[in-house]
Amino acid sequence: MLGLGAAGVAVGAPVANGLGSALSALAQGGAAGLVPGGDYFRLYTVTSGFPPAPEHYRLVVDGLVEHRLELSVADLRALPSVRLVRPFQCVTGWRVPGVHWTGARLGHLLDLAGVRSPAVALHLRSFDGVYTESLTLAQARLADVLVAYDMLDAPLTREHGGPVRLYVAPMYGYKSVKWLSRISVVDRVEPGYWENFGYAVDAWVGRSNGRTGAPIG
Ligand SMILES: Nc1nc2c(c(=O)[nH]1)N[C@H]1C(S)=C(S)[C@@H](COP(=O)(O)O)O[C@H]1N2
Ligand SMILES: [Mo]
Repeated sequence: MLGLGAAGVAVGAPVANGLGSALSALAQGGAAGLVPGGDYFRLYTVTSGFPPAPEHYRLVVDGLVEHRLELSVADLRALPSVRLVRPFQCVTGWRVPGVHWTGARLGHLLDLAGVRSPAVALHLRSFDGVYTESLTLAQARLADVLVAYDMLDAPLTREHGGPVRLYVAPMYGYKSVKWLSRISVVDRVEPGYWENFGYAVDAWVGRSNGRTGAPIG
């Protein structure tokens, strides 16, 4: 069974160069993304590649809601936007400081949809068809949990989960679902993809070691 550290890894954009591309990382020898402690993103996917955006992308908000939402990227951009500059930290140890994120607050989407009883959590899906995640409603409503469409001050790239991904600032990177397609309001916490392999459901950076139960991978 593969642990998180053995997930698909590719060389990401070096943040020290701002919008520096994977090209410059490759120019440094191709393994720049694997330097221990280096400020590089590792580009993760649990499928065989990075799924292309559907031609008519829509983010669906459904489940225990008053109004089902289907939002295009333009719809999301028209909502009040929040810009954060925060670190991104994977539970496997790599960390990228000072990443610029822009998006709508997840809590704002929930307000628009209108959450109904007996809702307690969200089940989040990716259009890669495999990756899932969970958040309690209280976690989802935190001010630094975004449905992000810009990263590093440019539209999210396909590799980083474009056109839309989640950014859960206070939690480890595995909560930040890439290629976000659907947010379902549900009546119980359903553990997400990595959580089914033993990673913590409440993935607070610094307050969780990222894992529950026996070591995996
Ligand atoms: N759909 C999807 N989302 C995902 C993942 C993934 O494999 N698939 N990996 C997660 C993990 S473990 C991390 S650390 C971050 C990595 O984000 P990045 O690929 O933009 O660096 O995405 C998270 N979201
Ligand atoms: Mo991660």
